[in-house]
Amino acid sequence: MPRMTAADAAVKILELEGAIQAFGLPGAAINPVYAAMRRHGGIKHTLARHVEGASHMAEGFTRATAGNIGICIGTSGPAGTDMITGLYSASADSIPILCITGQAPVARLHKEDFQAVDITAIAAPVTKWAVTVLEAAQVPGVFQQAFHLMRSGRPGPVLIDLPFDVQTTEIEFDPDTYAPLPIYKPAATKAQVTKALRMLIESERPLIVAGGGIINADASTLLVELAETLNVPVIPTLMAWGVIPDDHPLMAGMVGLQTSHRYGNATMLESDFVLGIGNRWANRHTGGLDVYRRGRTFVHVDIEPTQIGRVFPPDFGIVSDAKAALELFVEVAHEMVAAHELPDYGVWTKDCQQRKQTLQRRTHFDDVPVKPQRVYEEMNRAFDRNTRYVSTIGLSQIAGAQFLHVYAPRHWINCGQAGPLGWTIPAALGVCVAEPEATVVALSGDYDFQFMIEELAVGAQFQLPYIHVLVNNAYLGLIRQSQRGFEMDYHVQLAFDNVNSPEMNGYGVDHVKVAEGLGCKALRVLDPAELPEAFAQAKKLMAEHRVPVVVEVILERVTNISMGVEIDAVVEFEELAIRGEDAPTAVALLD
Ligand SMILES: Cc1ncc(C[n+]2csc(CCOP(=O)(O)OP(=O)(O)O)c2C)c(N)n1
Ligand SMILES: [Mg+2]
Repeated sequence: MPRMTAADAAVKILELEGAIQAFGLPGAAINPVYAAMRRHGGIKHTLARHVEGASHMAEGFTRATAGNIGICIGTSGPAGTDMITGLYSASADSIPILCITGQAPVARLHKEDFQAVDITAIAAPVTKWAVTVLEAAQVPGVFQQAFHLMRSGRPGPVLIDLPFDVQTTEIEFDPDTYAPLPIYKPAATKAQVTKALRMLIESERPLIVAGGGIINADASTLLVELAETLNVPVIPTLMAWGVIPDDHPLMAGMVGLQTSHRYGNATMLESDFVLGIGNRWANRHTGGLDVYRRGRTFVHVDIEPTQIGRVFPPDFGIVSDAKAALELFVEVAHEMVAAHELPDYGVWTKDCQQRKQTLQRRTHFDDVPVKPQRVYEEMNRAFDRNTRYVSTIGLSQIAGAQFLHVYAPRHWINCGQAGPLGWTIPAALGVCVAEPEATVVALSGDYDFQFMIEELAVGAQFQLPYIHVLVNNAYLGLIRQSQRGFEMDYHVQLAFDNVNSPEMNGYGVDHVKVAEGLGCKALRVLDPAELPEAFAQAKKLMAEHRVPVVVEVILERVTNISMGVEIDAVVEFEELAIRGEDAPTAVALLD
């Protein structure tokens, strides 16, 4: 049998499992793995500037393409703790990433060695499995099990912690006979799916709530086929936005307290039946459960048995992978069509479309400083249907979700549950690595942008071109808005007079200078009329220089964005669009 170091065996398994894209940075305790990667030669590696950045890059890489598993690597101690936020974000959104950390030698683990921290204990709640390997001979089995776990059931991240001496110990490992373990994915039965559809056809105003599990299962086409076969409208969750194109007649809008459409919430409130597939009834989607559930029957399909009934007891639950379930749903729906059993939902779907036409928020404002709504209107014009958006949190992300358009799965790459500031730049870089031909457009507020701004240098160094729209209100805008409830505006201001950049007019950080200093290109926009030209220029700069291009838009300082505490009580701050010209890039024409 071939003999090699455990680190060489681990790296070989990455190749055999098809996970050959790593993001990370070396340190003494992980150098044997880096030496093994160098010897192997087939693992691509992007050197991050911050270890947390590496973990979000791995997430972006996984989220961008079906089947991808991004790897993030760091040394012992603080590198592992830095990646905890990425593990949290990945586990919360059911995203598989493999985190590999170095560790002090086995015999020194309990001696409070330099940078020896019990990372598995720290990572346990935010991973499917976190393990410190104490026996070198277990390394192949641990990596094999890690891939099995990441891909089975509800996907999620795994952390493998490798003590220095474990990495360097020689073991027997035969790569030629290595085989990945079978993946476990529960599947619905025909009886279950038939029962669910029988419940649906008894209803008058049914909806499908499509969740991120459908994207994870790569089953968007089946979801659209099901909706079209039944003629039932679809509400994508934020994690599933793009599962059905925004301009599809059966795309009924998003529901929720913040990242939602007026017509989506109105349609949900009118419905009497909801079939949830691969979703988790997130609280910012449902709001209060009394309002969300009132008068409706619920069926919930999820791959993870313990998700059924976690938030509220559905009327019927099915444990299934979304793709396996949708295959059967489509089959049974076609049988029902053939047997003339389906009700005609034509009037209901027309009502939903009517709401989509009439409940559009206004986007067209000419104000200087720019109102954010106008930025999204111009982005809709400037960026085509193939654009992949990346965003995280803040008023920027919320308004982006209200006004942008998404037309395909994995074209809205968003950190749904954890929402860590700073996620956007590294995640966008991970998307660029995964999809080098794609047009990637990231969206950040000024604070999110500043959190991991150093990662822009990674984009410059590794030639990862994308456009970063930075909407600058010199405020922690979302928190400023939520502090209205406390009648305060306390430590949410980011404005100051920048002694080096008087042209910032009190907006503080000069993002253009910082971005340029990090090797990127950057433009600043003050007047909304300049936006089309700025986006055109950004595309040119990106093509010419192959680096990230930042388009900073100086916004009005205070804009309140629609949100509320119940889906029937979302507060609107601007009037409804009345004529087409009020919302000229809305998907449904008003005139
Ligand atoms: C690590 C972390 N700390 C705090 C928060 C809470 N938080 C959410 S949004 C936000 C302000 C965001 O400001 P900015 O990025 O400028 O976006 P804006 O709301 O102004 O558009 C804060 C502090 C968070 N999401 N993540
Ligand atoms: Mg801001």
